[in-house]
Amino acid sequence: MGSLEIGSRLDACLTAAVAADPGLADVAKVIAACASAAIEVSTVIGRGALAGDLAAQGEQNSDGDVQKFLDVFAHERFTEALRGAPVSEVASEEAEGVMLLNPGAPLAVAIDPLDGSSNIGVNMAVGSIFGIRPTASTPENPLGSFTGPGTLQRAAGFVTYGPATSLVLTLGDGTQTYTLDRAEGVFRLTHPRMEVVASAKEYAINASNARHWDTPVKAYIEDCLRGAEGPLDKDFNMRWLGSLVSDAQRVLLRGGVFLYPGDNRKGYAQGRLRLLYEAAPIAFLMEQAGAGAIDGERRILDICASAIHERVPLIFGSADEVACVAKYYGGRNSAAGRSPLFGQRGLMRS
Ligand code: AFP
Repeated sequence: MGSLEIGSRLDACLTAAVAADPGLADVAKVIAACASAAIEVSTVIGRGALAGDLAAQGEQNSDGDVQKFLDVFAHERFTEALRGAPVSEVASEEAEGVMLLNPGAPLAVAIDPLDGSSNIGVNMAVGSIFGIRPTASTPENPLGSFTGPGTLQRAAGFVTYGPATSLVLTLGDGTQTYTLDRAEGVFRLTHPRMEVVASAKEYAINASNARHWDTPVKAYIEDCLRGAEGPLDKDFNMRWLGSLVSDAQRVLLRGGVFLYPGDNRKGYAQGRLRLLYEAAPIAFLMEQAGAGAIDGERRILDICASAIHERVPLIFGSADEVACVAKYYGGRNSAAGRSPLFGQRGLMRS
C-alpha cells in the first residue's frame, strides 16, 4: 500500500493501491463495499439495546446454530453491498449454499457477516470477516471459486465492532488497520504496516475444553502453565474473548498465540472455526504481518476447502510461538516444513 500518511481515508488508500497496481481495481471496489456495510452494522451495534434486542433468536443457520437478529442483519447488509460490486458469488456463514450475485463478475467473496454472536447480548466485541478470491466456478465445478488454497485470496479483512470500530486489511502488500471516524463516517488509516512480534507470552484458548484436547495441545498448554520453571522458560498470561476478531486484533497488536484445535467433542474433530471465511482470511492477514497460521501441521493458506462451511483447527500468532506449537505436533506432515514459519521471519505472501 506504499507509504500513506496516518489519517488518510480508506478510499484514498485504495486509490493509491490501484494506482500502484491497476489489477486491484475490482478488489478495491469490493473492499469499499464491505467497508460501507461495516459502517451500517457498526451504527446499529453502537446503539446497543436502544436498537432493540440484537441477540433476538431466529432461524437456524447452515450449521444448526440459532441465528440472532444481528447475524441476519449483517448478512443482509453485506450481501446487498456486494451485489453492487464486481462480485459473482458469495459464500456466507449465514447461507446454506453459494449465493449467486453478478454472473460473469471477476471476484468471489467468502464472508462471516457477524462473528462472535454469543457476545452480542452482553455488550462485548463482535466482528465481520471476509476473503476475496478470483471467480473460478463453472457449471461443472460450482464451488470452484472456493475450493482453491487460501493463497489465491486477492485480499482479506476483518472488522472489529469494539470500543472503536476498526478494519484490518491486506491486499497482499502488508497488513494495515483503519479506524472508523464516526464524525465523518469514514475509515482512516491508523496502522500503516502491522508487524507481529516474533515471540510473546500470551496464549488464547478456551481452557474449559482441556479434557477434550489431543495430546500435542495438552502438552503445549501444560508447558505454558509451567511457566519459567518449564521447558518454555517464560511465564505466560492467558486471554479468551469468545470473539475471533478481537483475539486476532490483540495478537496483531501485541503478539501471542491463539488456538482453536480440534478436540474429541462430537462435531469438533476439526475444531469450531471455518476455513473459508474465518481461518483463511485471518491467516492471510497474519502472514502479511510477519506472523503464522497453521492447523497444527499444515499452513492454513495451503489448505483447500471441499465444502464451503468446512471447519479447520486454527492456530495463529507470533511466528516463534506458532513454530513452537507445530513442534508439539511433531511436524508429522511434511507440508508443515514448507510453511514460511520455518523459513525467514517477516513472512510475505508466497
Ligand atoms: P459465535 O459466533 O457462535 O459466538 O462463535 C464465535 C467463534 O466462532 C469465534 O469468534 C470464537 O473465537 C469462538 O467461536 C469461541 O468459541 P467457544 O465459544 O467454543 O469458546
